[in-house]
Amino acid sequence: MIKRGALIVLEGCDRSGKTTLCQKAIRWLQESNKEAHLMRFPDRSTIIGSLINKYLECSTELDDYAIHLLFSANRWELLPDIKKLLQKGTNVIVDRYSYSGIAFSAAKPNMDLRWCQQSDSGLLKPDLVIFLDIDPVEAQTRGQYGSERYENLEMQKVVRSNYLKLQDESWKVVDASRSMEEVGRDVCRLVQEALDNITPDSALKQ
Ligand code: DGP
Ligand code: NA
Ligand code: NA
Repeated sequence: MIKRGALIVLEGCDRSGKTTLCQKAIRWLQESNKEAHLMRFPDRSTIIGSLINKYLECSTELDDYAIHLLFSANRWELLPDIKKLLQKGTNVIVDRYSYSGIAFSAAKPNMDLRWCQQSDSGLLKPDLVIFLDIDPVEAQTRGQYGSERYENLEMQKVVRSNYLKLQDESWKVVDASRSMEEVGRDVCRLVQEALDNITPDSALKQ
């Protein structure tokens, strides 16, 4: 029986180093001769993703609830791909997942965290969530935020406090204020542990 792949998610506020660390983790897995595939959410390449992209670039306005459901739909539309990869033994590293969906949407004053969780219920549960934790004030010293929606200090502070409410047994909080080398070492070690914890009879988690 072939061992399924591990589903590993990296989460964090904007400028936490997440994207660079996802690439580090993938490279490290591939160099260790492990099958690995990188995905990111939102995936802007689909039709739903193109609407999300317009919203993030502020070239279109959408109701808060409507855009929340589009972000969620973007994860649902790619779920079959993720399942296929995992089932054939490929490890999948994901740059943002449902936790972003909840933490960002619920940072809007009119939106309730519990309500925001509902639309992602039933997606696969990750084997490991690495939360790259950095104080948004410190993150901002790494360079100006871009011009996309949500890239401002007030929003990021609320997003971080929402993230911390979402921690469960699959989470590992990593201090992302350290150098990329140090953080990268921790990330690769956690990824290795997650792979070691998968056995030939590990089922996908819902
Ligand atoms: P990125 O491409 O990783 O920079 O993400 C784009 C932005 O969208 C970032 O500020 C985080 C935010 N985001 C990611 N996923 C979701 C989601 O599901 N819902 C909401 N509201 N925002 C999200
Ligand atoms: Na961003
Ligand atoms: Na809220």
